[in-house]
Amino acid sequence: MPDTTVLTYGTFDLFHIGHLNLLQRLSDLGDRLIVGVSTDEFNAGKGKTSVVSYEDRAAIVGAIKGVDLVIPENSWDQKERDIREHDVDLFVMGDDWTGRFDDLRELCQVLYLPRTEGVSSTNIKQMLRALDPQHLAEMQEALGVMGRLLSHYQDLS
Ligand code: C2G
Repeated sequence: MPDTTVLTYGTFDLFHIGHLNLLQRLSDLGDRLIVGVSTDEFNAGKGKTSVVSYEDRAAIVGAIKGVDLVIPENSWDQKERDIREHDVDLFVMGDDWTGRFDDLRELCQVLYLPRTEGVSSTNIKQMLRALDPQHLAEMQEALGVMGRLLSHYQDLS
């Protein structure tokens, strides 16, 4: 039986369990797993800024058991070339991309897998932002106001 080569792409910023679950499932689907990691320049073009640099995101993904090769993702239209170049049998993305890459079915199988619910790099970034000093100061001030209000009502009662 010839080897099955699987290909996927992603930013993989603030690597989390959703990313890990996906890569482990992809590794089980084939014999060789290739992962295209979006470069910082490509992400800038998508209006996205990663917390973790491309070099570090690629190193983290490359260290995941089951990942055989990491390639840089520099453009939207490189997928066709990558599929031909690496003789890909199966192209897979999370289902937040459902239908977006059906045109690649001319070249290989295309699959969309259910995402892991409840975790995303965007959510983690929002939580981190809420912890920045300015937000903390605002929260403290709001709590201060609440505290004074409560003691005022206690005095009234
Ligand atoms: N993912 C998942 N579960 C989550 C979060 C992400 O299964 N809770 C999957 C996504 O569906 C995607 C992969 O993990 O298939 C990487 O997700 P992102 O890092 O958010 O990548 P994205 O910005 O979607 O980049 O050309 C395609 C792009 O590179 C995709």
